[in-house]
Amino acid sequence: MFDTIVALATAPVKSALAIIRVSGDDSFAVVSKLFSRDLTHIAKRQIVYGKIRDGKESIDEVIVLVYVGPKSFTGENLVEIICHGSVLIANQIIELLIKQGARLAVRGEFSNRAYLHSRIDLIQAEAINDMINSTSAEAKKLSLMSLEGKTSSLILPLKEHIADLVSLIEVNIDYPEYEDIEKVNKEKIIKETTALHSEIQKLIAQGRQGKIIKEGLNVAIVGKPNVGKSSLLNALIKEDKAIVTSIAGTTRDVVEGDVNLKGITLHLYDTAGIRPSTDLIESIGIDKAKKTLADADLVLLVLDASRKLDQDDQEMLSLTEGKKRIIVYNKSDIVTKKEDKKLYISALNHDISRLEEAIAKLFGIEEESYLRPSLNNARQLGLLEQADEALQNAKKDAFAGLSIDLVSVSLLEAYHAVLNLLGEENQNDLSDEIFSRFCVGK
Ligand SMILES: Nc1nc2c(ncn2[C@@H]2O[C@H](COP(=O)(O)OP(=O)(O)OP(=O)(O)O)[C@@H](O)[C@H]2O)c(=O)[nH]1
Ligand SMILES: [Mg+2]
Repeated sequence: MFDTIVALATAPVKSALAIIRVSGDDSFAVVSKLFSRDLTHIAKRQIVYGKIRDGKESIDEVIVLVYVGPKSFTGENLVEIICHGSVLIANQIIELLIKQGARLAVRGEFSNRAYLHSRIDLIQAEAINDMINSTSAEAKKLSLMSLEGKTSSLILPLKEHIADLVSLIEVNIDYPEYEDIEKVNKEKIIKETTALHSEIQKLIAQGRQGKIIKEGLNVAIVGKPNVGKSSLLNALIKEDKAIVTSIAGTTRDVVEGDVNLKGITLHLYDTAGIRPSTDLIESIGIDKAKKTLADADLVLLVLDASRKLDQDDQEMLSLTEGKKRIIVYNKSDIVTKKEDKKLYISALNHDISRLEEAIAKLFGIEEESYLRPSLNNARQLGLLEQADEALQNAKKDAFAGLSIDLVSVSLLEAYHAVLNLLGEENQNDLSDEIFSRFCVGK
């Protein structure tokens, strides 16, 4: 029995119309108590016009969309009341519904109901939230693909592959007398887990790419003072945002700016020039610069191409060594001799296209990848890693000559991590899987 939940589905602001959603086994009866028409006998999806009333008092003229479960978003009886878009009216109707036995839904509860009634899997539920929160057209496209089930179907071959192997092992253990079943040995397990490892690695790589499309990249612009960091920020965002002067030590605070590069959002952070300093304010700025550098997904290390590298530049080279970085030689407009391998730009002249191309290349950003579904949030990537680790353990155990029932412990762990991805963990019994594959025990 699912109780009746109610919530405003549109934003609580003045607008032409507002939508109130009501879902649950009794939702038709609850709405009928304040609606001028009886919805309890409706047998298929319908649009009904009528009045919402509080006793004798008329509250609003509304259109009611009636969805009969399980053919509804939540999978249960669902009503959408379209009323006039005054916050007062919407709240009044919600209060009346609560009086008649409905309960205010908690965040995400309608999607949760859809999940509980198997209308959507966990990945699709996450996609609904992602879609609402997406800040770029590309991120929205990606979420929509997940909502349509394209991301979930990415996992199905993996799930099948692991289940095949586990089932085969279980049958080998439980029914050793069966002759028409393939015998599992060490070589078979090593071969299959190696193949599974590369399948998962491919999914992880796609997921990381998807994460970048969805969330963007944090890019720190660093270097010693006066090399043109702030000029580069301004050139990238095409706006005079950061102060630029010829005085070394101009920037103190971190200056932020966003720019879209081939559909990917770059969150740029211009920082104070890093050098030894005894000035209190400058030192605080330098500490902030170092922190920004440490947190960045990508570091743009700016060097002044018109001057010889000095001790401060060397320090910057070693400070950024462990990070994903691009070394840019700025002020190319006043340099005559250039070296082939170096990336030259002129922030002053907005001549930075080579840098933009280098960033896109480094992260494999190409238009086609926006159209590829992927498992890209922390939960999904974490479970993929977990499955991979378990498979690696199974492979190690097989290699060490452990018996197949011991190897299957790790394989089962991998299988459950994959089920968890879809949120099927509690709904899927492996024995069903096994018996659906073999006619054992018929
Ligand atoms: N010729 C030339 N000058 C540039 C270029 N980029 C920056 N400059 C000049 O270099 C000086 C310093 O530029 P900024 O952008 O303030 O340098 P910064 O690295 O942010 O300096 P701090 O904030 O002090 O660390 C200014 O006089 C700029 O006009 C360039 O591409 N070519
Ligand atoms: Mg600056």
